[in-house]
Amino acid sequence: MPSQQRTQVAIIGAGPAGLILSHLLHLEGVESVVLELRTRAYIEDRVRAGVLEQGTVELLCEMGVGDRLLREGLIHKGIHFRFAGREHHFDFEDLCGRTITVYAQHEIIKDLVAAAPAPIFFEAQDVTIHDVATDHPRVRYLHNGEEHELTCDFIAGCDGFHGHCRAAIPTSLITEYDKIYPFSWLGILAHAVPSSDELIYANHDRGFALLSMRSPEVSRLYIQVEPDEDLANWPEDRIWQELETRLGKVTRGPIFQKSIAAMRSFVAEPMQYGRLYLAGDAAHIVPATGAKGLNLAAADVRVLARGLTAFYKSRAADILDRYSEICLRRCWKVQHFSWWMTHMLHRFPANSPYDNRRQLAELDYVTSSRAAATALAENYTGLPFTM
Ligand code: FAS
Ligand code: PHB
Repeated sequence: MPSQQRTQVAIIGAGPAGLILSHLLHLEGVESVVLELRTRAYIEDRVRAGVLEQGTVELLCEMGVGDRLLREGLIHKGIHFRFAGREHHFDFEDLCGRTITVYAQHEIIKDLVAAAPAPIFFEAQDVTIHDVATDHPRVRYLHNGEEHELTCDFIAGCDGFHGHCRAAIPTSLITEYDKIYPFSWLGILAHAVPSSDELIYANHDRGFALLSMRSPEVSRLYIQVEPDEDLANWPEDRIWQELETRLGKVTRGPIFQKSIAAMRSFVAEPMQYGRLYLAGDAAHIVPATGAKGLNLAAADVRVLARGLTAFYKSRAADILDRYSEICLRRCWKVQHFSWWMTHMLHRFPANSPYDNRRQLAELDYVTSSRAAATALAENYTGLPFTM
């Protein structure tokens, strides 16, 4: 017989979505339990995103977990585009009065886990969810070899793209929109002083490249590679040569992490079914070109926390009823922006010489028209949070 537990909101997954949700609920007096498949060390070391919208920074500060972010995060007032051998600057502060902050996703995870107000069960195995179409959903899982059953009022599926929660929505009721790009990103972390004070996005004949960073001593760099590229084909020297070719001068240093990430756009509709609510990568994926993944996850759980709080405070269900509609409105705008950035900055194998010339004209327009640059700045720094 599994040991019985009870909570108000069962949260599956301790990524940015799950941990931010648990914290926001606690601030409103709503109980939750977080179940995470991996160990604490694993999620605190997992290298992922690095750019925060101004709204995400403000949210983390309002939640009281922004001290280290404000101390160690790098505030950037713009980004650079590089194409046809020349660089162009987007001055976000001038264009839309907002900034971005460079602070690694796994540092945010460390801050959130350290400040976690609700229990997090790491290494929760075989998590299964039940009765989500009733008012008393249940979650079963194994922990330290023991079977547990958690009864709750709501389940938040924050278990990422490869998680199981999305599969709990009957296939007859869910629509999945999917687009896979014909390239991947080879990403590195290096003990190398970043050779630019702000990010550089490069469109080059040989493909896309991105210069980003994690600190004044650590560079984060990406190059566009074949979709099924093998890391073994990329010794350090070849990586640096390719980066220098596409980005111009970059400071070299010892590479201490390298990985390949696929590029995909994905949306599942609806994002809710009964008492199950999906948030973050469990419901949608964007190509990293727009630096939106983590920020969109934070926006989803902001809506969900408001809906759940209203339910517990006054049994008001209107926000929960419209959760999917509210989140998908923002999600599709972010999907468009991420698709647009990806199309503007990568070399598509199927592109004709005409397509490549047209692409350069689009880059010329967006970097020379104040109207177009403002649209990019507004999207990149983060669209206002609306309900
Ligand atoms: P997450 O995937 O972060 O978290 C889901 C959590 O659920 C994980 O901890 C997982 O272990 C857990 N889980 C899964 N199945 C479970 C189960 N059955 N039971 C319990 N727990 C379970 N975005 C950018 O903006 N810039 C980037 O450079 C960038 N790089 C990325 C690189 C990679 C390889 C990936 C996958 C994503 C990257 N992203 C990037 C996007 C990324 O930031 C995501 O959008 C963000 O992590 C989404 O957060 P969550 O929705 O919380 O999902
Ligand atoms: C990163 O710093 O990891 C990063 C920055 C911008 C992107 C994607 C990733 O568009």
